[in-house]
Amino acid sequence: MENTLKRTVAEQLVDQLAQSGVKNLYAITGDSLNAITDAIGKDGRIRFIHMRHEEAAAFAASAEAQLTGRLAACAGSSGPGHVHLINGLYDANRSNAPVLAIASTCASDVFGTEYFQETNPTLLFSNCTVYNEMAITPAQVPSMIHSAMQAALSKGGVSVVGLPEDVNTQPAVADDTSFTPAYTERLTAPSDAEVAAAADIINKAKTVAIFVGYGAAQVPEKVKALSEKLNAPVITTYKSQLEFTRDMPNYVGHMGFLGMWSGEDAIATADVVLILGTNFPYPGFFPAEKRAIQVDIRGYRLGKRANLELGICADAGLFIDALMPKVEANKDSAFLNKALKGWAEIKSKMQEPVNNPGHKGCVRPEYMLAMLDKLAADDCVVTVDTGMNNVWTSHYLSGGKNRRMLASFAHGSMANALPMAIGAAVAAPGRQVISISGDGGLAMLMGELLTVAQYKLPVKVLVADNRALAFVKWEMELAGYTPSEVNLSNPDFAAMARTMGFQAETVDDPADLEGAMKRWLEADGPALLSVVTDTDAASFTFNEKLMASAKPGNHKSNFIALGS
Ligand SMILES: Cc1ncc(C[n+]2csc(CCOP(=O)(O)OP(=O)(O)O)c2C)c(N)n1
Ligand SMILES: [Mg+2]
Repeated sequence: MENTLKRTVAEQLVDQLAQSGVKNLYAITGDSLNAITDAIGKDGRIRFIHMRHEEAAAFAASAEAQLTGRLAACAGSSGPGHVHLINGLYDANRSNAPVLAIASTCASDVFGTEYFQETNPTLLFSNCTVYNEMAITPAQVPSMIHSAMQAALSKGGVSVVGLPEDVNTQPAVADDTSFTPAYTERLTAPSDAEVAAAADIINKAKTVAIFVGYGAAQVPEKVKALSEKLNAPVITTYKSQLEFTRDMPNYVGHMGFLGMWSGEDAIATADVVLILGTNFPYPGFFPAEKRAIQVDIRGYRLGKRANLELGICADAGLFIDALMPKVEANKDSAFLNKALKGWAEIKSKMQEPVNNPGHKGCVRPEYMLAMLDKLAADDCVVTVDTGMNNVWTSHYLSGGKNRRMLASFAHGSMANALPMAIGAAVAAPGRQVISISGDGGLAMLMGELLTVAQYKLPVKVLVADNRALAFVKWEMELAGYTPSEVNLSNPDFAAMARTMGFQAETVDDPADLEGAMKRWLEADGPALLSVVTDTDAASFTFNEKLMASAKPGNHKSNFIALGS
């Protein structure tokens, strides 16, 4: 076929991505990717964000996609370059983030010869993608890239396209660049019969609890109205906590290992639980015999976590719209009031470590998070590392007017916070972006501090320097092991960050925290605040069963004991 445009596949690809709304490509260039890097520079519409590790590139693209709801892109060069993407892509895929990843590879004529840096991307990425193909000829590329983008957007996940070096650099053979994805709102309505069946179950039940996840986070006001009509307590997941705690009088806590017994109890004792938009993965917290109605836009998730009486594949908002006129108002508020009483008790217990902020050399992390909650902007983006910071944010971070929290909710990877903050800062300039990093998590992808500094991104990094893999320390204790290999020997993170161009401070006295945190948040550019926190803080046992099995030893005073 004639190349009417006289351009390479790489140049055509960049044109197609730009026309499809891709704004940034997070990547590290090299070898087979160089043609694409060169084309991006010449084209000028896409910003190449040069990361220090491809795993971080995938986390950053994922954060951009999750914040904007639009397609985001990352890339890795041959072999190790794209192999490094994989952990971030797993996280993106499990977060339903629409991400396109370009895995450039060695030339196709050496495939299968153990060539230098040879990998098979289709095999490599098979378990973390919704679309995963390898281009072999230039003619395929535009339609393949289109299919990849559309799959990422429509299925909600990662698409990987393998692009061999020789394909990238050949002349493009198709001159049609209209292969751009359609952004459709996936709003599936429930049928009348399904709504009638749900209303019938709810109207016959004495008590109903509503368990909501991120799939319903766009319509908190509808959840609120339904919960008020039914006098039903609302229980959330950690992921959807900020969106649902802003204005939800019937909120009684969130579920799971980091959750509160008030929510768990409400679910355990309700006649019927209405599950809206969550793929909450811990069946142990959800009684198997519970009568449940589940509504999820992703039909394949129905019944995955609970034995359903009724499963409906629909958008949560449309479902509530249709259900509201069909359900009778519940006049009895005793069940709701009991749950609200439990939640009020927990909230007052949660204030204890905040009112007792620790001492020099040992700042209580609860106090640190409560302070951050007080000082952070009402519309900030907070990214959270996996570990104890999940515990503190789940208990002390509130929704503000429009705050957003990103974490490795479903994949549970360490080191996600800093690269996600990079993606958030690139995607949402002007919005305050805060990375809540563990000392272990920060060290794991520490090179990304250099990315922040190089692009002068105004990311605010908060390091909880507890000198340990503290979450794992507790995991080992709770399982009856003597914790080992969990201690960390740390540098002064602030001194280190200053050499990179950050405004940075270390705080080891709770009395200094407020002033230091204000200076940190008000800094113009990159800023890091390292807080020397209590290694043994562990008030994550808001769950009675975990409390009972805990062997806290001399850390007992760190546990917040709660009655039932
Ligand atoms: C990539 C990866 N490696 C290991 C783990 C297991 N893990 C979960 S939390 C954690 C400790 C995190 O330590 P740190 O970042 O210092 O946070 P802390 O719990 O101390 O607040 C580890 C090792 C993981 N989740 N992800
Ligand atoms: Mg730590």
